[in-house]
Amino acid sequence: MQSMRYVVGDLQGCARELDLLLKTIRFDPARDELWAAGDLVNRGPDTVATLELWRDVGGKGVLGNHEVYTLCAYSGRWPRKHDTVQALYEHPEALALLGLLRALPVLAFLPTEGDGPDAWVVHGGVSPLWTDLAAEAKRLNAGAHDDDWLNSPGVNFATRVRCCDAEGNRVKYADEPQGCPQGYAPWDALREPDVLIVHGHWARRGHYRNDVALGLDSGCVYGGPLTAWCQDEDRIIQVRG
Ligand SMILES: [Mn+2]
Repeated sequence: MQSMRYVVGDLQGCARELDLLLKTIRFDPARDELWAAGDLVNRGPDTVATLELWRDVGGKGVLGNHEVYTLCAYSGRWPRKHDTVQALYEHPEALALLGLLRALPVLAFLPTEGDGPDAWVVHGGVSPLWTDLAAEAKRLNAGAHDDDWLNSPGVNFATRVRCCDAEGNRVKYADEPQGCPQGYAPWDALREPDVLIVHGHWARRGHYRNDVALGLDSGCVYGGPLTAWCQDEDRIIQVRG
């Protein structure tokens, strides 16, 4: 069988749905590749089992805002809020599991020889000012260390944006895309179609695809389906827990 690369939307500790997805697609770690579009952790019921399952199948991924929170709250750089990561913090392998999150890139290029398009993957989105994504990726990924994240406008943008303006200023907003505050638009609406950008982070928008972007966060942790994209066959798989 041909090897397949999958990108899965926000897991947020939904280990049961991840397990169901892997079974549904008959995922073979020796042959296939799993990418998480960020926010593997927190909010949901089982962050540790999610991370272990993802790790055990050789999972890759990009940094989400909940990874940044989980790492920075652990190290005391961010005040602890209501979260569901205590079991991770207390786990005997906590440092190793957190280390996997700390090593995640912010923006990654996924070239393919399959039938689908090449793609970039990022948790939130990319700025209209970022015309050379390879250069941005080099810059963002080199700076990916939790000492620096909270002070990095680029990392904050890539992991948090939903609506922004043409100058790349973000606005705090989490509702449907058509309701972006005046003067702001969904980040993908401010970019010309180029290489497909695959992202998560926008549960209220759900799964969508246009000429610029493919959204994979369908709110699994809120009772929606878990959505994955098979790049090599250019198709969407959804499972419900
Ligand atoms: Mn997020």
